[in-house]
Amino acid sequence: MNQAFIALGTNIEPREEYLIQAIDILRANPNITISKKSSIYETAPVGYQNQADFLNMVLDLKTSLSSMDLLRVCQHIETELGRKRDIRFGPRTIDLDILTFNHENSTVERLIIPHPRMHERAFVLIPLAEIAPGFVIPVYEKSVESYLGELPESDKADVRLWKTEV
Ligand code: A4P
Ligand code: MG
Repeated sequence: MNQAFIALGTNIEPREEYLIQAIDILRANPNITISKKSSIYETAPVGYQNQADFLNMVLDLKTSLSSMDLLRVCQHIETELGRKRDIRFGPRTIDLDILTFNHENSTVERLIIPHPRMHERAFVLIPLAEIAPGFVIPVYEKSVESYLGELPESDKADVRLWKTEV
C-alpha cells in the first residue's frame, strides 16, 4: 500500500461544497482510503493576489494506485468539478496537488514530487503539520515544523482556522 498527502484548494463559491465533493469522489474510489483529514483553513491568496480567499486542507491517503494514476484521479476530479485553467495560480473551483507519495522523488514535468512549492507555503504546511506532526518531507529530509519556522509570521497569519470538520 502506498501513502500520499494531497492538498486541496478552492476559491470559487461554493468553496466548502467543492471540498466535500472532491472528498466524496476520492472516498468512492475503491483504490483509495482517506486516513486523515485536516481542518479547513481560510487563506489569503499567494502568488496572483487579485483573487478571493481560498479554503485549503490536506488529506492523508492510502492507495494501491501508482503516483501517476493518483494524479490522473486528481485531474479527473478537477475536470468533473468544472475547473477551468485560465490564469496560472489564478482562481479555481478545486485544485488537487500531490504533496508527497511514499519516498518517491519524481522530476518529470507532469508530476513533480515532493511538490516543489510545498515547503514555502503556510497554506500547505499548517494543515499538514496538524495531521502529520513531526513529518519529515521525503527527499528534502526536513520536518514540516522546521520549514514552518522559516516562514515569515505574516505568511502564517494569513492562514486562519475556518472549520474543524468537513
Ligand atoms: N504537476 C506537477 N507536479 C504535480 C503534483 N505534485 N501534483 C503538474 C499535481 N500536479 C502536478 O497544474 C499544472 C501542472 O502541474 C499539471 O499539468 C500537472 O501535471 P494545474 O493544477 O493545472 O495548475 P495550477 O494549479 O495553476 O498550478 P499549480 O502548480 O498546481 O499551482 P500551485 O503552485 O498549486 O498554485 N493561494 C492560496 N492561499 N491557496 C492555494 O491553494 N494555490 C495556488 C496554485 C496559488 N495560490 C494559492 C493557492
Ligand atoms: Mg494544481
